[in-house]
Amino acid sequence: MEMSKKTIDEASKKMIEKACRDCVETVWDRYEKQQPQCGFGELGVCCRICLSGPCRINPFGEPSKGICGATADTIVARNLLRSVACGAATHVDHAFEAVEMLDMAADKKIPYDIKDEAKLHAVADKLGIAKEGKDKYELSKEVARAMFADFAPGKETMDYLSKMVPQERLEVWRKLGILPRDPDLEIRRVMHQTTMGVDADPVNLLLATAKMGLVDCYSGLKLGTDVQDIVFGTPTPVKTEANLGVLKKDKVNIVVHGHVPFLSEKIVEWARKLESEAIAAGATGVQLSGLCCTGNEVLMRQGVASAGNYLSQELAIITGAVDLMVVDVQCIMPSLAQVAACYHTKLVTTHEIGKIPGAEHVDFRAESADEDAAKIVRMGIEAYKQRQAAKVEIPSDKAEMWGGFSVEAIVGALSKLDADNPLKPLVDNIVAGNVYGAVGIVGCNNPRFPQDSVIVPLAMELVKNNVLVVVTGCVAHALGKVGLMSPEGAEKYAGPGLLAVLRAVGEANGLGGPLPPVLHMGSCVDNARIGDLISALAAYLNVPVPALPVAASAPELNHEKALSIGTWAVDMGLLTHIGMPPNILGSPVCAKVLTEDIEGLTGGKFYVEPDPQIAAEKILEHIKAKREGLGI
Ligand code: MSK
Repeated sequence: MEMSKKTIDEASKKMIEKACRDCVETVWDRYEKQQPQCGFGELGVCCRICLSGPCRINPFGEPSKGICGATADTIVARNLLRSVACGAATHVDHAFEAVEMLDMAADKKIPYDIKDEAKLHAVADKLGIAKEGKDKYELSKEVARAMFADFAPGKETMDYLSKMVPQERLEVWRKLGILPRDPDLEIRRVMHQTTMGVDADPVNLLLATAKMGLVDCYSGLKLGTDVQDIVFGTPTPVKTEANLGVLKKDKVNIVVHGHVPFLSEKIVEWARKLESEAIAAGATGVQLSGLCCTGNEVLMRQGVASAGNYLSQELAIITGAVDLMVVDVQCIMPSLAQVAACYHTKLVTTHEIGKIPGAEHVDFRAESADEDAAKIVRMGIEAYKQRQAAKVEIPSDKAEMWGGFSVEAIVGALSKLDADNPLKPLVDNIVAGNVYGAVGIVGCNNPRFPQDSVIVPLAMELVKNNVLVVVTGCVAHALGKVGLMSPEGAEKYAGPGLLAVLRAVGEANGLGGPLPPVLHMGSCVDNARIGDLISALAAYLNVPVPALPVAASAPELNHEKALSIGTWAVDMGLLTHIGMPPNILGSPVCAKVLTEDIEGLTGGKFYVEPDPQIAAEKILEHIKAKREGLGI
């Protein structure tokens, strides 16, 4: 496989070459060994749901049905629904753990405080919980109880949905019959609905998929983000760096990877506290960096540097400079143990549902968070002593990157232009055409695409055309690495209208330069922040969400979570670009409903396009049409 098919990132290229020299297998080697991939699986027409199977449908003839009689449409729709439910389950489980943490923090049973009272009050207000006379612990307890109640049966839908979304969306979803009752019931129901001999109607299955998008956001993304803000603080703008060049030759390098910030926040704290032990071991200190979304969480709140995105996880270890990588859940390649075994790197798993043969497991518990985090940092310091200098090669590539753009931070920055009406300057500039529209670019890397090769040109093209880009997940790392998330990136890449606005906001906030043209809004769960931002814009303009000149994109989607997030974006009424189709092309009905018909129901639809230039043109056309619809 040629290098140009693996990545566009220079640091990654250097480490892929080093992997070759060090005889270390990477994700691209395994991808190549899988070729050609199964055509039935690609089309989604393989069914393994009952033991008569596996059955597969021939899209060009016979067999046209499974042994039970299920058609390609049924099989594809069932498979898709299971994938989206799985994506939703990850976020719901993450959020549920976060609520448990909040509950224990309220009882002062764990070494975490309630850092953000303003956010706590904002959430309490939304949930209709009286604040008067309650300290932050009492109020947190009540808020946690209200959150737990969403997991119990008995309501038409979850409070975290009905009290948080624009009324217009609520009505659309109610009419479609896709309001979820409670997340656990709905996920259980999907498993029942998709088992052999229950639902054979592809349209009914697709409506259940749309419902899962709502479960994903309102029992997962939004719940998780809000609780994490309450406990750890709502992010504010922070400057850091991105790419493998953030690793330091003379320091103990500890990399956090996964999705949940409860462990990684403690690792940050203990890495700082144990600097002297690192120095005693011969290093000049501890260098922390992050991968994927745990990386984003500590970048957003603590300014921890980004080592890279999904496809860089093995490459970080291949530098030979990572002394310890500590992981929690999601997006962690099992191969990390094999790669770590080729170097001195200690790989540590920490979650009871996320163990990897060959890794050392530390059973991280909230109650013993300080002891566990200190132990892990000390394991890194010990591993540093075993580092093999001859194997160390850190690419020099890195770029300045800004993070921390929560909705509160964006509104705060805009309030320096208009304290009474902070959204007005943004909306005025959208109306004037200086800001042509806004696009949320989110999601993963996927070895089917050269790393970052769709993400970067798409974002560049949009920014050049005065579109404000907001990002989360692995897209953030990709765009940070090329300098699109720095003030300099605004001067270099932003169209003139957008640049003028970014300069005005930057100067009003005393930054001495423009805001970055791409705003980092956080991790995958923080896609809820993008939902909050567009809901606020729709409310300000008093229009439905689908009327806004905005779009969503997951150019290099990989995980089932990207499918559940994308489904929610379509539920919200957004044009949702994806760089490749999920495994649905074996069903003409599913493909048509998801890319055409659903627009008549929610206002949103999926749009599939691997070419970033063509995708940018289509998104710009879409924004133009929405602007015309608003008469601007
Ligand atoms: S980490 S889900 S590869 S964005 Fe959230 Fe990156 Fe996708 Fe994982």
